[in-house]
Amino acid sequence: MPILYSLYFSPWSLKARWALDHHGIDYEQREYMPIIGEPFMRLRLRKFTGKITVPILFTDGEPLTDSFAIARYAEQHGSGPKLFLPGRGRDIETWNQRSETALEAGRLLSMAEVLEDPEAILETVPPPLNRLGAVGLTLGKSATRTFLAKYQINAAAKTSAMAEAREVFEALRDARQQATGDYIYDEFSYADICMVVATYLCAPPAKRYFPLGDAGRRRCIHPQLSEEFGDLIAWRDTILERHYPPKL
Ligand SMILES: N[C@@H](CCC(=O)N[C@@H](CS)C(=O)NCC(=O)O)C(=O)O
Repeated sequence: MPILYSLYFSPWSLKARWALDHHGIDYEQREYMPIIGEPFMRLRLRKFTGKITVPILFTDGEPLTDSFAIARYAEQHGSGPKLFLPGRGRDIETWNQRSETALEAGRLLSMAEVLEDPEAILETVPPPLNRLGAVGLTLGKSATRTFLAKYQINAAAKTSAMAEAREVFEALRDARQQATGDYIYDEFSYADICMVVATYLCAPPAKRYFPLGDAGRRRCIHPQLSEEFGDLIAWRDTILERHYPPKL
């Protein structure tokens, strides 16, 4: 059975799980532990340089190390309605790219000043370490610094991240205005999944869709974006209500 390493609170992991579940793929889910789990993952992937990120799906073939590759695998090996609509492959790839841009911008906006927020840092420390008081916080800060360096996150880049997120959401608004129904294309597709999830780190949905702790969640709320793109947030909530979790 395929094994999926993912992070329960990560939108990238959610994209992969949504596609796998939509297609009824049976897989074993394992929670990845950032930083601490990295050496094991490097060994398992035989990848000794470059970034390690999840989701990662181990199958009988080559490991799949990107949510988009996992979604394609689900399409090929699973059942249920297609998510990659015929003739829309290239367009869906573009939506996935936009989703990556918005998620990376959202990660930067929500994490840029996280070192000043001990409560949010402690939420990232796994038990039992998070019960060690000052020691837990020091470990959390050190892991957070490594994470910030890995993704080059700093407060100076906030303005450009905000502009990048806006550009993506404007493209989605244009597509919504041209659409005749509730979806980006005629039917529900991976483009919708990408763009629903793209909003998570800029304007998080209800907790049942995004199980982040209260402090982490607070850091993802950017009122400028949720006010400016309220129409898209409402659209996102409609699609979630209808399609998540997927009804098999
Ligand atoms: N393009 C990749 C991006 C995945 C990604 O950025 N994952 C982050 C989510 S925060 C991750 O694994 N973080 C844990 C770490 O860097 O240790 C995909 O779509 O799978």
